[in-house]
Amino acid sequence: MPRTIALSLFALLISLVGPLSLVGPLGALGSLAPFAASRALAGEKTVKLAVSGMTCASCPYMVKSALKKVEGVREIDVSLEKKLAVVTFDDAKTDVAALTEATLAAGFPSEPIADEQGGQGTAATQ
Ligand SMILES: [Cu+2]
Repeated sequence: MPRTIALSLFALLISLVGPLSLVGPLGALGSLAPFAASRALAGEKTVKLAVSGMTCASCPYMVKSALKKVEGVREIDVSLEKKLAVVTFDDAKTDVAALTEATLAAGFPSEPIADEQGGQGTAATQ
């Protein structure tokens, strides 16, 4: 008799847990999918830096080499005329603050400027 009670309790438990254990992983997948997508987008970022102190044709090269030393930086485009550095970097390895620190250390203070996407640039210029 105790054994059948234990069995029916077990069956009851399975009937309760069963559907849940199915829903669980599916729910987790559903909430993971957008997370994975945003991670993929967050991997690479492009920031525009307003660079001050660039006075001659060799200055952009100095800014560029300073930025190149920052781990995670993938692409740099520095314009003397626009006083602008466009930097593409791995968001997981570095951030905008590390980029502006690098240019500052080289003698060229910079700050992120807002682009079409707003975001980081908008927040940092405040
Ligand atoms: Cu110069």
